[in-house]
Amino acid sequence: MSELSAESIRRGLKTDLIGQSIVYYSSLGSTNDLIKGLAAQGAPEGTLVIADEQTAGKGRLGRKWLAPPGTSLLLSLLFRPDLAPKQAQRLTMICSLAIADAIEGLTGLSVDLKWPNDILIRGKKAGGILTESETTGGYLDYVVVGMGLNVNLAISTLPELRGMATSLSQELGREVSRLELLWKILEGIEIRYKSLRRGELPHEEWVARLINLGRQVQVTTPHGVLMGWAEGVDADGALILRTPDGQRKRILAGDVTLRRSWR
Ligand code: BT5
Repeated sequence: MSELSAESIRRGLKTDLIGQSIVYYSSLGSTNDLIKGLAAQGAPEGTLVIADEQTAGKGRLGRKWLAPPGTSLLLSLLFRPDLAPKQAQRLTMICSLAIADAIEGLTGLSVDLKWPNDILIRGKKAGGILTESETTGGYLDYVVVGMGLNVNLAISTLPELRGMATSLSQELGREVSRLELLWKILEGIEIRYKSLRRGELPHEEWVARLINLGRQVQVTTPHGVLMGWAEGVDADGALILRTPDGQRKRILAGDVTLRRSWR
């Protein structure tokens, strides 16, 4: 099916900011790590790093992102937004919304989002986002949004993910063009990023797509496990958790995992 390359991506891309600079690798360690190096050397906003294979694909908290070569979309985008460091999660919001729209528009599948960074189809994880930012003197230098999406992936080839993960091909029973999906995603991100720059917040639309609010949840933080009611998410993407003793806690996305808790 669709071969990825800088040329093939450029051919059908209708953007004027996102993906104007494209760096493609057939194999590399991690697109996030590579783009952070480029960012430090002054790469422009909108730079896209994309690969067919990652040998050290990263999830959050030192976890791994798995993807057999050529099966997935594995990409990172560089943003240099005029935002405070605590607002960096807004980039995660616009990218996950653009991914959801692109999948729905291209395939008709219905997509849910799970706080803080999962893309779900029929309750199973089809993609994940890893946002990393660099700050200097209290200002955001840059934000990197890494996106991994299971496109033409037979989950049976990754036994460790069985039962919890899915892919577009698995759901549809046919393969999907990675190029067409990528074009739609990048175009959607550009539209949403321009709105964000005009001051329009993605928060309400993002919250409307989250499936894990208004439920009992279990949050694993570096300091222990918290149980509570997932009340909402604030404009910066922090989860508002009401604990059984009535306290409201604000939990930042970076360092937690979240599970449905069974009463
Ligand atoms: C994430 O982390 O979901 C963020 C994943 C971001 C991956 C992209 S790929 C391009 C860019 N470059 C990188 O190096 N990373 C980004 P987290 O919420 O921590 O979830 C990780 C967990 O998801 C793992 O521990 C597995 O349980 C599971 N997992 C790993 N690979 C998966 C896959 N292909 N599909 C579904 N689940 C997966």
